[in-house]
Amino acid sequence: MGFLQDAPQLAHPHRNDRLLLALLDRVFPSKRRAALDADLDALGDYAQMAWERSGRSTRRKPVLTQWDAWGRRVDRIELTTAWTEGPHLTTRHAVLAAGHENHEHARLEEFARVYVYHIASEFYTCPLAMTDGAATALKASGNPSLIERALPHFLSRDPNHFWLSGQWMTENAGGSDVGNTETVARQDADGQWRLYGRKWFSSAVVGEAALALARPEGAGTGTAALALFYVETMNGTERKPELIIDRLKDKLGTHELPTAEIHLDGLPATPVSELAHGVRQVAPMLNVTRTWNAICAVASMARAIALVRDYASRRQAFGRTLIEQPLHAQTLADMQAEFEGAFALAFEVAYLLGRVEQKVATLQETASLRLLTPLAKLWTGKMAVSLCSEALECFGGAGYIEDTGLPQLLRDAQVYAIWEGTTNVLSLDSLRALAGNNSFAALRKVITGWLGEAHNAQASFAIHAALDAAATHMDAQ
Ligand code: MFK
Ligand code: FAD
Repeated sequence: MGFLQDAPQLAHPHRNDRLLLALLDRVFPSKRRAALDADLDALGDYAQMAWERSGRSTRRKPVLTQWDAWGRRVDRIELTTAWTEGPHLTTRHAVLAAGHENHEHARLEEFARVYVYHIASEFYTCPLAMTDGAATALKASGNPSLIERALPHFLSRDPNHFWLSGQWMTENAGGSDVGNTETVARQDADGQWRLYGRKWFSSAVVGEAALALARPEGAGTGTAALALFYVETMNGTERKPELIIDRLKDKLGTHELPTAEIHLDGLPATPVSELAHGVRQVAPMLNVTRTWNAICAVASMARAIALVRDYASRRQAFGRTLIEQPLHAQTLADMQAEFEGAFALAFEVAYLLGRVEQKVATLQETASLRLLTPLAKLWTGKMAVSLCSEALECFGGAGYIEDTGLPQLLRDAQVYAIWEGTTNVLSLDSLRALAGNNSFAALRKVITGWLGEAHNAQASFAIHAALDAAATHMDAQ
């Protein structure tokens, strides 16, 4: 046997992540660190185990069985291993619960966990994000009975008590433009609301609950006439018969995530608030899931760079390791610079979200959060795709070979730019934020504050010039 190349090894995603450790050291008082570090260590251990396991496992996709042997409709979904482990792992390490504690760093504590866990989760983080978003939207609604009913499940630290929530918005006629929603809500003679219609993408179909947009029968057309409903999907251990899973999507990536097309045939539902302005009511959920998207996009970049860096010290070409080849080292440095910018932006949003929710934020921070959330989502989504593509090239031909586990990074990254609002739709949302609440002035103050600490005069000058140009442009609007 001739030369055999060693596979890339994954460094511990918590203990070896310089950026994460620097952030935690900067922000957290030491008395908060012990519990957080223990959870991050455990999630990092899990991530290393999962990377090693992925080289041996071939099972990548969930399987839907619609009928049992005797012709009964069962719509049973068998999940991949990481998905079956998800509820125990994430409740034990309080991934969601940490984000809803009452202190201003709660969201940072949550998103540090998400960042370390995401890739190993096989996109179990997708329904976790939606569950977090549902909890946030229900809190914002102030609906006491739904809060009392659902939040103890969504934020549970007990896997037997834990529920996942979906986010049922997209339909055939309305993904970006949800104002085209065709699902109808009708009230029974006994006052029970029921939903009838088809939801075209449902990524948490194995969940126990969902927030769904629907048009109350007789309401007008357009977005403002939509209402937001809370639904539960299970009767004990059986899925409710009014929820029919038509099929699982065959996707470019996120293969382990069961994304389904579903029919609602009279599924019982409860209005979250008034029977209109459902998009306004679901907006807190959107802003939370967009933050998850940014953090998870950054986690994909971190994983790609960690593997590339390790490989560069193992692989030899032209008489030395790749990392000793100046041009390869430059490529890695460029990737690292982009990643560090993306990391800073995504975690700034998490930090601001925590401060706003705990009511300790300044007006300027509140306005910045509204603007930075769509910007962070759209920018990190695009960047994850280009960085993962570059990472594959850093492995040469091996980056193109499925059972190295590397191509999956690129396939999965493509989703960040599409779901939770495409890049252009979020660009328009950023403009809405700019127009709405003076957030450009607020952001300018934040950026000017950062520049005060910067040492690169040339970069600082360029950014000031860009801010001036943007301000002139906005004044002219
Ligand atoms: C692993 C990573 C984790 C990530 C998990 C992701 C799982 C995937 C799940 C999904 O993809 S779920 C589906 C996500 N769908 C979208 O994100 C829809 C994209 N389309 C938009 O974002 C549109 O801008 C939107 C539908 C929200 C609005 O379009 P419209 O129909 O033109 O409505 P309009 O009038 O602009 O907004 C209605 C109200 O919502 C307004 O308030 P008012 O009623 O008071 O006037 C808006 O100000 C408010 N609003 C909209 N976006 C907001 C918002 N408020 C706060 N924040 C926002 N982002
Ligand atoms: P369209 O809205 O038809 O967009 C097509 C193109 O038009 C895009 O490039 C878009 O940027 C552009 N465009 C649209 N409007 C404008 C405009 N005003 N100006 C400029 N360009 C515009 N949805 C859920 O509700 N729940 C889920 O659980 C869920 N899971 C998903 C899982 C996966 C894997 C994927 C891929 C999607 C999922 N989605 C889910 C759906 C997702 O949110 C939508 O696909 C997305 O919002 C885009 O909607 P659309 O597919 O209808 O595209």
